[in-house]
Amino acid sequence: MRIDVVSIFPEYLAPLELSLVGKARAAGILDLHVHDLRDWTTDRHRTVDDTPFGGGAGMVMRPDVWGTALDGVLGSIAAAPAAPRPPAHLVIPTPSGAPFTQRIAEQLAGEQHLVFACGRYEGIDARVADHYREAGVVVSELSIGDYVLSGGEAAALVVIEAVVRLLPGVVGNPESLVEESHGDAGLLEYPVYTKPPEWAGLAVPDILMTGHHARIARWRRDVALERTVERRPDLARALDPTLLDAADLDTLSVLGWEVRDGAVQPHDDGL
Ligand code: J9Q
Repeated sequence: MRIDVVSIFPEYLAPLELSLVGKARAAGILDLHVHDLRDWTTDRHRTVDDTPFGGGAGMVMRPDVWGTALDGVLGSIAAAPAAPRPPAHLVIPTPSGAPFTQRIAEQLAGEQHLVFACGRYEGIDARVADHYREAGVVVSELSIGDYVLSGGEAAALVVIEAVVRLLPGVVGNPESLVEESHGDAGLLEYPVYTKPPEWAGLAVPDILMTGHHARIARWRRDVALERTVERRPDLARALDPTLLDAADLDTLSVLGWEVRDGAVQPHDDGL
């Protein structure tokens, strides 16, 4: 896979040299290029932004600079300059985007070329996304969560890590990938423990020291259900009732939840 990132803070992307993404690059699985948007400015001050039409706070990134940059990067594969290029997928991190999910990461991992446009200030002139969609480029405006960042760089790092670890050969043990995608689909993970068996006055739960594999699996499932209803009621409601066994239903009932009208919901929901 090739990934290009365009930013006015290219140094912000330095962590892409490290860890799993860095190893994917070293192994030749990922061809990653980071660009400074200001390299495509033509004025003395290397201007990338201007005041918003219609008024309002802050500055908006200019479409002309972004257009020159993206025209270059979307078609820049030096090895075969004139050959037909794999179509690129343009990713624009923005708080107004669709939620980034593992399903989206899986889709992006199937692409040959991703281009990330990292905006700062109040965003990128909306015509940039419109123009590339009209030109036939797949454009994904994505949000990594409902909080305020200063720009798209941190969000691009998140998306790139989630995508690159799905590329064949990047994560050593593919069992961990299988477990994450199918394991207990839709539940939060159970808590994990290692040595020493007692630390800071806290013991590892006795059940994990017994070697009773079936009982351990049941305990882990119960704790996962408990965490999910407490911390992520949205995920609990989205559980597929056909994937719940009788013990799951007992545990949910103790937690004040049940399956009613084919859906997982609190006992007293809507009352
Ligand atoms: C570019 N807040 O926030 C959440 N996901 C993406 C973003 C974001 C932001 C500001 C600029 C992206």
